[in-house]
Amino acid sequence: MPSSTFLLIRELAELESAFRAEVASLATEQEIRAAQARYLGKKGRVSELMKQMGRLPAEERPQVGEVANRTKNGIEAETERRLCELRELARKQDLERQVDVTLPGRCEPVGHLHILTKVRREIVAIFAELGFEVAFGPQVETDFHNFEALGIPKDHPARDMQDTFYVADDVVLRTHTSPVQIRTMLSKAPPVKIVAPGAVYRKDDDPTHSPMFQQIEGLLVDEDVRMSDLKGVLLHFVRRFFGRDLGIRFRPSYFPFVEPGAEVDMQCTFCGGRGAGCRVCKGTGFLEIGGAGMVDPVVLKQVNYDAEKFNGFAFGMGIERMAMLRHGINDIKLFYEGNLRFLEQF
Ligand code: 2NL
Repeated sequence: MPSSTFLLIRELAELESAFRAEVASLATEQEIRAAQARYLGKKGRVSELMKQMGRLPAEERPQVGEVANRTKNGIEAETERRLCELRELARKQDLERQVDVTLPGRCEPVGHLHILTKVRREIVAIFAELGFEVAFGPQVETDFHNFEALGIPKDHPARDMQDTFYVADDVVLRTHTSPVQIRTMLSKAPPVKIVAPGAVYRKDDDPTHSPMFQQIEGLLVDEDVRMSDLKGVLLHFVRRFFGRDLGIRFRPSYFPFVEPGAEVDMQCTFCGGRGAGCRVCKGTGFLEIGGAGMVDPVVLKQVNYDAEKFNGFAFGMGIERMAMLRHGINDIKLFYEGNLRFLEQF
């Protein structure tokens, strides 16, 4: 065997040993694969050595080629063996890791309903207990359902009062949930006993007004309905919602769709109705919670009800206002800003 052939074979053997030594000190798959590439890659050490084959006598080449193949196989096998060894080591370390089963579990943060959703559901539940059904309707309404049917014609001053968002000539964002009651009466004969909760829209924007807010309105139409029925329902509601023996009072007021109409006040939750020196009710002992009244016969005629036979009461209140009174919140914007430090309190 010429010495050049012998030298080449020895160098191949030495490369394989060098690879084994190198790989033994590497501890990640990435490093090991990189090392393999440095030996077996296109410009790797084994390939570089093979380029010298051309200088050997032709009859010696097959023998060197065979050694080169064995070297390559050896390096590949060593790569896999070392990777397997590392995987096994990681598995053992995993099993040996001490677990303290007495530690408390890790808690995942859990969300909850928005305070306005909770308050709205609570209010709806109180009226549901009294036998009111829950009705819903569109937020984009026709002029007829939002205004005309309620006895508010085009030139009526109440239109300015409500600061309406117009979508088109005869299409508005509903300014109250009354159109839901109109739709219900148009689709069903009396008696009617419903509440209509939901979002309403008005061009208002200050600490106590938001351009979008939520309202709940109630409507009861039957024979011989009295204003005392209305007062009894609202008194029950206030006592149930605030969980206290608070009183209510009606102050004469005007809403275009009721006659007579009243502002509804409840005794101040802060001073319990004493008034004197109270900042919350400004010394009056009462807080306004909404409006109410006996349904104007004009409205009943608009929905083809027999206004001689049937009459009814209706009321409306703001969900945000109820939530603010219940939780002592003074800025309506807090409900919509998405500040978790505020929202997580409830
Ligand atoms: C308020 C005042 C009120 C009504 C709403 C009503 C609905 C129909 C017929 C008659 Cl379909 N009335 N709703 C009546 C009086 C007052 O709401 O201050 N809301 C926040």
